[in-house]
Amino acid sequence: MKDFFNYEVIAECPHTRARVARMSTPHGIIETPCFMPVGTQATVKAMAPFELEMLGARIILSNAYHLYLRPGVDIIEKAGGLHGFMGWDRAILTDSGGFQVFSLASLRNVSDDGVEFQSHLDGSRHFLTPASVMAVEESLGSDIAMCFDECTSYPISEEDARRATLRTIRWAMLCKQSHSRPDQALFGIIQGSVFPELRRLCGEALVDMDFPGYGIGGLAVGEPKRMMYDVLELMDQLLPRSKPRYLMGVGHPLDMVEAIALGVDMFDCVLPTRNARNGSVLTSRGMLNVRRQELKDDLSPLDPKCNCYVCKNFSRAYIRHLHKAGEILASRLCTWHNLHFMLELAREARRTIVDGSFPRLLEYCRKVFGDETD
Ligand code: PRF
Ligand code: ZN
Repeated sequence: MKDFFNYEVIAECPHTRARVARMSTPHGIIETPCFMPVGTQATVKAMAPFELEMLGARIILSNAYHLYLRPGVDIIEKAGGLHGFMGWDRAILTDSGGFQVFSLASLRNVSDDGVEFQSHLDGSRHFLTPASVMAVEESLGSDIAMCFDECTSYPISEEDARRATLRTIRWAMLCKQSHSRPDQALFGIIQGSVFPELRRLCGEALVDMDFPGYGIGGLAVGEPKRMMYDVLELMDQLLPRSKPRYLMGVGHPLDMVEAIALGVDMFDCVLPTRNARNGSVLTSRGMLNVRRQELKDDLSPLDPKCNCYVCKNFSRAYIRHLHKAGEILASRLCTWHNLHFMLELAREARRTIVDGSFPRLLEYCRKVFGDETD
């Protein structure tokens, strides 16, 4: 494993807990903090892999739950794994389904052994266990696999959260025992909802198991922002600084930068790509919806401060027209711009952590995006 996966901190912010690191995987080196575009169905919606490369994405996220249900792992394995199947040569992280099975599937029956559920696609019955999820992720051949966990919703009683946390700890141990691919790094996932005692319990147990990296799960599920930041502060105290931390499912620009300040390295979120398809774009002055009437005669770019291909070549009025006319290019251009925005924000974070001006980036994001969250 040590030869295939490595994480090395190369700079620390003198003012916050933020750091810049170099993470090596079998499919290339990723500088962190990083944003991972979401490719749930083995595609980042509306973008071809060569376009993601042009945008500078080094790692994308995909999903064991979805790919196991459709098209099934056999065909993906035959294609040489997920990299070969989807034509993407850079790094891939796969989520285990610990979130999807609890948010999408129906008729769930959770026991200490695993989860029985009905597919949200065709109602077929399945039983996933820590060992079977490891087999799926190994067949997919991702560079980083996530443990099978039980993601809790919010609000939740401490008693229910404790049950899910203890199960997540047990499953992490079982995942580690059955995981065998030396060229795939297995990350543990810390649960515990908003309860410090449970977070500590789970964090300490998983640190003892010595994973090469840690997902922080069960956050951004509806809890107040302050609670999420409190949990992240606790995680920073608990987790070794020598290993990567991944805040799962978080990627609002402000949340990302706040979490970077608290020592988080990796992020993923469907919002930049999903919002793009609804015509909602991220700009240096906040969110903008291209459907707005005032943009009808606006020949300026989506974001005058943006250097992306879309902002260099197309106007708001044109993209508004495409969107209104139901043209698929509207989705593609807005997705391109939004992914550029998130990848550029992560690059800015890395640059400013190194040169000492990261707190200014944080202040700027609070000013521009502060009233959009919560
Ligand atoms: N667990 C897993 N995937 C996730 C989450 C989790 O808790 C979240 C929570 N925000 C997003 N994706 N396995
Ligand atoms: Zn742009």
